[in-house]
Amino acid sequence: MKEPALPGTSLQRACRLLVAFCALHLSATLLYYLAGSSLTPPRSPEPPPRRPPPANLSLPPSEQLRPVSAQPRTRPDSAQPGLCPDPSPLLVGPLRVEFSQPVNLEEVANTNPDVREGGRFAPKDCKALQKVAIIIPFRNREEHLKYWLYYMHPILQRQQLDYGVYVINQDGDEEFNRAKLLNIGFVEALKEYEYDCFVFSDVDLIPMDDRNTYKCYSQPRHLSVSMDKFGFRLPYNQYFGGVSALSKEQFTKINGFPNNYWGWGGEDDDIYNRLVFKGMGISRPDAIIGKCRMIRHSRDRKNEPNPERFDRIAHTRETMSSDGLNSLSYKVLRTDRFPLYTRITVAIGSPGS
Ligand code: UDH
Ligand code: NGS
Repeated sequence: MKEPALPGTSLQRACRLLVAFCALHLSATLLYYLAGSSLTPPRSPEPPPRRPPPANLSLPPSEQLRPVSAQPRTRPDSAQPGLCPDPSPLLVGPLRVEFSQPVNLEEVANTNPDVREGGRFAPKDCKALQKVAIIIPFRNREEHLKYWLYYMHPILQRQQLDYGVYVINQDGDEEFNRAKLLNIGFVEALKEYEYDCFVFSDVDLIPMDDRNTYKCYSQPRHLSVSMDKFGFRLPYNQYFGGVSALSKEQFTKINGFPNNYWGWGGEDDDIYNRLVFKGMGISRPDAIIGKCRMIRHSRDRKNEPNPERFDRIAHTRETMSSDGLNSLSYKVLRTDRFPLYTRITVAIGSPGS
C-alpha cells in the first residue's frame, strides 16, 4: 500500500524544485550576457553628436530660440567664407508660436549674442546669399514688436541671412500711412548698407515655419500666405498684405509703393496692381510652409478704413508713375539704434499735405 505523502516531504520536494529552477535561470541569464557582450561592438566613450531640434510643432520656444552662435567655427580666420548653402542646414521646420508670456527684450538680446547693435546680423562661417533689410511700419505697438523680435531674430539667423531690422515709426497722431512708411524704410536702409532685398513686414505677424525664408526671389514674394486669422488660407488670390519681399530691382521697377493711402486698407492691393502692370507675377510658399500667426488686437486709433481706397486701387495704372519713390517726401526726426533693431522716427505729413 502506498504511504500517504507527509506534509514535510512535499515541502522539501518543492524547495528542491525551486532551487533547481533558480539555478537554471541564473545560468541561462549568465550565458545570454556572455554571448551578448562578445557580439556587441564596444560602446563609444563619446556621447552621440547633438542633432538639431526636430521639425516638431511641440518644440518649446526655448529650444527654437537656441542661439546660433553655438555653431562651431571651422574656418581659419584668414580664409574667405564660401556662399551659405541653400536651404540653410540650420532650419528646423514647423515652430510653435504663441503670445501668452510677456517678453523681456534684455533677455532676448542675451540669447542672441551675435545680433549687433541696430538689429544687424551676418553669418560667421559662410557668405549670406542675400543682404536683406526688414522694414516694419510702426506706431504704438511696443508689445507686438517685442514678440516680433523674440521670434524673428532666431529664425532669421537660422536662415543665414545678412540682415538688418528697421522699424519705421510714424511720429504724431495723424492718420497712419503704412505704404509710405515702407517706402521710407527702403530709402533709409539703403543709406546704411547695400541691401539687395527688402522684406516688408507687419509687426504682428510671425511665421510658423522657418523654411519660409525671408529673402527675395525672381518674382516678388508674398510670405504671409496662410494666416491663422483667415483659417490658414489666402483671403483672395490677389492678396499681397502682411509680409512681402521685393528685390531692389523689383521695388524700383514699380516706383516703390503708393504714398497716398491714409488709414486702413487698399495699399497692398495697389502694390499688387503695380507688380502686375509691370509684368511681374507673385511667388509664394505653399500653404504649410507659409503658415503664420497674427497677434490679435483691436483697431488702432487713426487707422480707420480709408473711404478713398476703392477709387484709388481702380486707378493704379495711371497714378503709379507719379506716386511712389519719385514723389516721396518726409523728415527723419531721430534714429535710435537699439540692440535688436533700428528705430527711425519720421514726420510724414497728413492727408492732403
Ligand atoms: N501699424 C502700427 N500702428 C498702427 C497701425 C498700424 O504699427 O497704429 C502697423 C503694424 O505694423 C501693423 C501694420 O501697420 O501690423 C498693419 O496694420 P493694419 O491696421 O493695417 O492691419 P491689421 O491687420 O489690423 O494689423 C486691421 C484692423 C484690425 C481690426 C480688428 C478688429 N477685431
Ligand atoms: C482687403 C483690403 C486689403 C486688406 C485685406 C485683408 O479688403 O487692404 O482686405 O484685410 N483691401 C481693400 O479694402 C480694398 S485684413 O483682414 O487683414 O484686415 O489687406
